[in-house]
Amino acid sequence: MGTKDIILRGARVITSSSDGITDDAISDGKFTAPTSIEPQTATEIDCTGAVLTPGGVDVHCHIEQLSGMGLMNADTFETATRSALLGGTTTTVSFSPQTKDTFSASAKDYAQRASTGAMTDHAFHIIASDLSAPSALQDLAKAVQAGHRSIKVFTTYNIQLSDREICDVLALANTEGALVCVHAENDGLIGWTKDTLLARGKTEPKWHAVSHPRLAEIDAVERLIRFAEFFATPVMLFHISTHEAVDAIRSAKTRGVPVWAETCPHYLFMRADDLDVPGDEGAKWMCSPPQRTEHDHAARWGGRADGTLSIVSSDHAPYRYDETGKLAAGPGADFSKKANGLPGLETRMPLMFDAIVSQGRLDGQAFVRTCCTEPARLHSLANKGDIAPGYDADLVVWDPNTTRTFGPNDLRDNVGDNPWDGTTITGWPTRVMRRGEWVVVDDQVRAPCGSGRWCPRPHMGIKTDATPATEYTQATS
Ligand code: DUC
Ligand code: ZN
Ligand code: ZN
Repeated sequence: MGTKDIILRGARVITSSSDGITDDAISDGKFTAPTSIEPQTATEIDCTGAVLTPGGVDVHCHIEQLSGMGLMNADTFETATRSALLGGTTTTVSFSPQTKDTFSASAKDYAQRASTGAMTDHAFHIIASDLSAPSALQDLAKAVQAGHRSIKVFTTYNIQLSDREICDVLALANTEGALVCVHAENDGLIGWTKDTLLARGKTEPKWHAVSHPRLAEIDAVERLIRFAEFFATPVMLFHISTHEAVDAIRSAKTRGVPVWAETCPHYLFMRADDLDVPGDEGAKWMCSPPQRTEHDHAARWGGRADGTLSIVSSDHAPYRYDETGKLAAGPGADFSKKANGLPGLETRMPLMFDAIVSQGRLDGQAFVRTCCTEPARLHSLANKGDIAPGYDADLVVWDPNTTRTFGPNDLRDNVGDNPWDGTTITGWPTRVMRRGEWVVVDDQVRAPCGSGRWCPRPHMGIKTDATPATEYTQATS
């Protein structure tokens, strides 16, 4: 490892705007034009037959975070980011949850933990879940000014904000320049359906999917779109699962509402039926919102193809299938007492590479834009997510011919099972570079713990020319 110039020759290089056989040059940890470095002094690597893409940017992962039920994730920054690198992801955005400290103090605490553990470059979304303190909004503004340009709010999960509070966050984001990311599901519909299922003895994991009705997502997404429209404030709708929500987002974007949306591999490839296995085991696939149907898969691919869905993140939420995680409330506990979430940091890029590049579901540039460029741009991660002069030299060397079938426990996180067991993919990262250094070679991590850097986000990356509602302008002028 070092900062010596490097030339990678002869690979198929896919960027956000090009796809073809070319050479790539790296100097001082950045991509540069091959003509600008001295071939005599550079290290040359023959990459004929390989595919090169930017390093993955995963902007939705839970690391060292307590769940709504008070359970700590199975992964530390070390184990989570190790598996991320092995799957070709070099930048992560995880969460700084609200604690009794100020927002900035909590973010500092997370930055400190990441500074000793993380091997990926990283940033944090600030979770706002309690605005009751008189200084809460002022504190939140300070955290944004300190370089945390995204705020996460919930409409459910026992940590939801009221509509009125969400308005305060949107107004603040507008003034300070921050992206508001939302877990959008209607809490009342979920609560009523869950209570009714449990009262009738429908307690197995498969009922979890029923307990999060489609209309809960549709309602919350449609309402958040109206809020984004009122304030003309950029909103990112996390983990979209239903085709109706895709349609609502498409029509909002057509009207010029500053709304963007994410989905995840488990909503593209898994179904609600996957939870229908005997006993507790379906808990391994429990997440919120739940997986849906093949019809929803098709709508999401259509949504990705036409830009309605901008990004695919993992929503890595790691819980072991034992008493520390999924079975913390004991074997046979009802679905509402089981932690939600699947591991995904290591599998997101390979699953998407297989679907888009190997199987040709979209063009290669769509893979890069979905998994690298757009996540970075929308989350204000400067110089991340593409291969172009001046960008950080984060890249993945793929062997496009390796075919691999996932096994029951072959991920390098700390979960102990792979929810993609039995899934066969083609294409695997053989080498990964982060800022010009090889951090994965032959499926082995070489990066020291804590070698990932915090990515300050001094400015908001999205520019919107949306105009707010007349009443907003009247009220604020
Ligand atoms: N859903 C989330 O929104 N986050 C963590 C895990 C989950 O299932
Ligand atoms: Zn969520
Ligand atoms: Zn999540």
